[in-house]
Amino acid sequence: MPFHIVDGKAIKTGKVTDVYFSRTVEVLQAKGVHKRCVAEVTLKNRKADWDFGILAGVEEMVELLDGVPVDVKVLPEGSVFHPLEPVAVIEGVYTDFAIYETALLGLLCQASGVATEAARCKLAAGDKLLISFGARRMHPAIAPMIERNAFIGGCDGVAVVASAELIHEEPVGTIPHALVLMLDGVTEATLAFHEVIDPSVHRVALVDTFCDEKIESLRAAEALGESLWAVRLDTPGSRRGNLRQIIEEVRWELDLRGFQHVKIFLSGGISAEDIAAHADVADGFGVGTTISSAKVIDFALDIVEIEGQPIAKRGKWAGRKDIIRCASCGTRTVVPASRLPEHCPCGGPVEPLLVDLIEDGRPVGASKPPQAIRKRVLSQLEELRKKRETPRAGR
Ligand code: PCP
Repeated sequence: MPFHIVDGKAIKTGKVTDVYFSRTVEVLQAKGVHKRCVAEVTLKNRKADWDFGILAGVEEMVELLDGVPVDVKVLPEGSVFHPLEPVAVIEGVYTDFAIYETALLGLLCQASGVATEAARCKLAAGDKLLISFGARRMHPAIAPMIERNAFIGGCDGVAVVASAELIHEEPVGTIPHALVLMLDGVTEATLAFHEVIDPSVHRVALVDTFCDEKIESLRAAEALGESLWAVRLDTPGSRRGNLRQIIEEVRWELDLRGFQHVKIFLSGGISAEDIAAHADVADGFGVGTTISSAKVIDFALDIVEIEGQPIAKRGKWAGRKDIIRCASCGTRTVVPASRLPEHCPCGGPVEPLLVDLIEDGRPVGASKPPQAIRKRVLSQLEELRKKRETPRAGR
């Protein structure tokens, strides 16, 4: 029995489409209606319950639309975007691209949701390590997509081998409870790992299988000494109590015995809020479901112009738009693309943010390696962090 998935060819040939799109094309073709239009990807619900998102999935969108006779402008992959901003603008004969709406939105909505949640976790983690652990909660066919976007959103590493290959990184992992159970203790498991696994791999002991985290941490530290890189606390909910105090106790006991070099890693149902609450006492976080099953960003694709005339359904603003950013005060504004202002009200010069991605079906501009996209995301997050910490005048 094959897996219940489609291959790239089925996606590219428009088979993954809501049937009403293919029926719409059938009707318009029968009626000889081949109007050119402009359609924009923006948030469906403006009252987003967050103040920023990270746009991702753009590289796969290029793959989808390569060869389709459309022009596409986008915010570059890894861009911070805000509610109301059009993240992508598609122009072409509607019947040429209508059937791709389902796949196009699917590629952007899920990837952006994962990248945005990873960014929220990374904002909370600051310079502490953040590793994506969540592939096992999602369909394996999309594990590489999920972890690529967790990485560009800010994760420092990914756990799945196939995901790491996609982004040209080494996979990152510790040890599962199964190893501790199979070898009947954390000391035996940690020593065996140290004996067998390539020395370049960090030695991380999982210290919550049979007994108290501090006892198992000391056992692992006494067994491996300088070779132990970290201990991982995956404390089950039934034993959690005050996780912060458990971490502080483990830290105290390790330091007391000269194991200051051993880092403390947290995992197990970790959220961005948990990271924020423990980033000062923990050295790293393994995050699974929070990132891998992140809420999708509910983008919608809406027609805003037909044959050059502005038109939109109720609730959407008509006319092709662009996003401009002031080079001096940083203010971003959505403006009609036909009326780009020269300057910001503050007097600073403005620059349009949407860039050409596809011209008449041909991809333009080279795609960037995930590491470069991630670096840009991190610098935008730094700007966001500073903005959040700067009290607004008059408040
Ligand atoms: C896995 C791992 C982390 C979990 C997944 C991260 O747990 O140990 O705790 O995913 P989450 O953020 O969704 O919880 P298990 O599979 O229970 O444990 P094991 O390490 O033994 O595989």
